[in-house]
Amino acid sequence: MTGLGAESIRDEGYQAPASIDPMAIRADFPTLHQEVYGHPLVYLDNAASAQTPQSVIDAIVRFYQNDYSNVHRGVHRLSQVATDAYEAVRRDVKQLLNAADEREIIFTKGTTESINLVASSFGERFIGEGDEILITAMEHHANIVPWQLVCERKGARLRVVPIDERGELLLDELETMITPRTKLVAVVHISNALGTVNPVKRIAEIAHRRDVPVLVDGAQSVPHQRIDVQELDCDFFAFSGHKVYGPTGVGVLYGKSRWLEEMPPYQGGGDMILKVTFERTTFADLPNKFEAGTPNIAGVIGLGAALEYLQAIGVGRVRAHEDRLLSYATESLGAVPGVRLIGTAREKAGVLSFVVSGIHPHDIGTIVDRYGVAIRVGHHCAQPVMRRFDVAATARASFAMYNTFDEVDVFVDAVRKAIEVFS
Ligand code: 7TS
Repeated sequence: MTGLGAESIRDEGYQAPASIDPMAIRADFPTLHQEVYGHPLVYLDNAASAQTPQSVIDAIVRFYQNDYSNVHRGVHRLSQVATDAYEAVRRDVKQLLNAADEREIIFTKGTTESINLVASSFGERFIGEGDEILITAMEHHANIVPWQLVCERKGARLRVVPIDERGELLLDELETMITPRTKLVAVVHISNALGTVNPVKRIAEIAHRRDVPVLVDGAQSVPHQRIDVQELDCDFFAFSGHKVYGPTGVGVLYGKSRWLEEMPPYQGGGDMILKVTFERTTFADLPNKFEAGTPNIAGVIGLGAALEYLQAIGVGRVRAHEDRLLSYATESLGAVPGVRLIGTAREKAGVLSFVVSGIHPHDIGTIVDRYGVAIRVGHHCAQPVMRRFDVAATARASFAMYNTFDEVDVFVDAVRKAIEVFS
């Protein structure tokens, strides 16, 4: 990825065998075809939410127009159709993640709820006074706060593996910080604030040598790389629909059945029971035990369409394209005087965080927006990362399969103009 001059990267174009044609892909995304303040929209906030292709929108509309009904409850035709469609997506997700069993796939609201489910339920069963949970210094708040809540409840301790100046995890530290009291290692796969890709397979090997399970926050990895939970050998894996070109309000928790079977329910209600009396309730088997109440059926169906779309393009080709964009943008933006890149890990994906000396990121974001460029500014729900790099906030561009080199040029030009305005 690195080592190529901006021009040479550009000259190579998109046509290399491993690459994709973003212009063709853009035709599938209706939201991309609009102007913002008289400029074509350049959408570079994909790490927050990626846009949805028409096929996802169609799948959701089709469901509401033709097949709408509740799942798992009716003998009537529509309920069966809805249930079949919902359960088909569970099989799709099993295949996407290469899980051993579809009972290991739980539908949730998103990554945040997936992690809260594990924190609450695994925490209830397996974490006690004096125990430790190990996270890293580059976690999203969704992989910090749920563990703090468990620690508070159980009298356990949260420990944090440090990162270096590049934003790479100190693996040796991780190894020494696992003690006989460690009950779980929870680590982000790809950092949303830095773009660092963590070696989660290696981390799982280290943790498993001490019989410690590993949770992977895959919110940023599923859109950018092939995931094989059996090869990674992680115990839990969480991701969100809206970052993989799907709808909001839906996500996935994968868990090894050996853990999920022993964990108590997260929420009580309909769909998760076998038998209820006022004296005693017995619970349904996996996965229903963890899916209380009417789920986000339309969201799950939309997620299925999104995964189908991503797989048809090929996530490996998407990643190759995004790596080229990232490399080009890194060189281009890095050459702008006053710009400091935050997060320069050797293994990076999708995200370019930066600050400009003397200018607040919010001002950068506001000015580039006037040129139609949507980037994110702030702490990216990773305040400890900001503190680690001694900045209050960063500006962040994040890439998706439909972004182009021309858009990178527009973005870098807009940043230059913002700097001119404030200097
Ligand atoms: N983990 C990571 C690594 C994330 O990037 C995010 C969302 C979450 C967890 C939470 O996901 P949710 O779908 O449950 O909200 N990240 C971002 C972001 O970078 N900008 O907006 C949301």
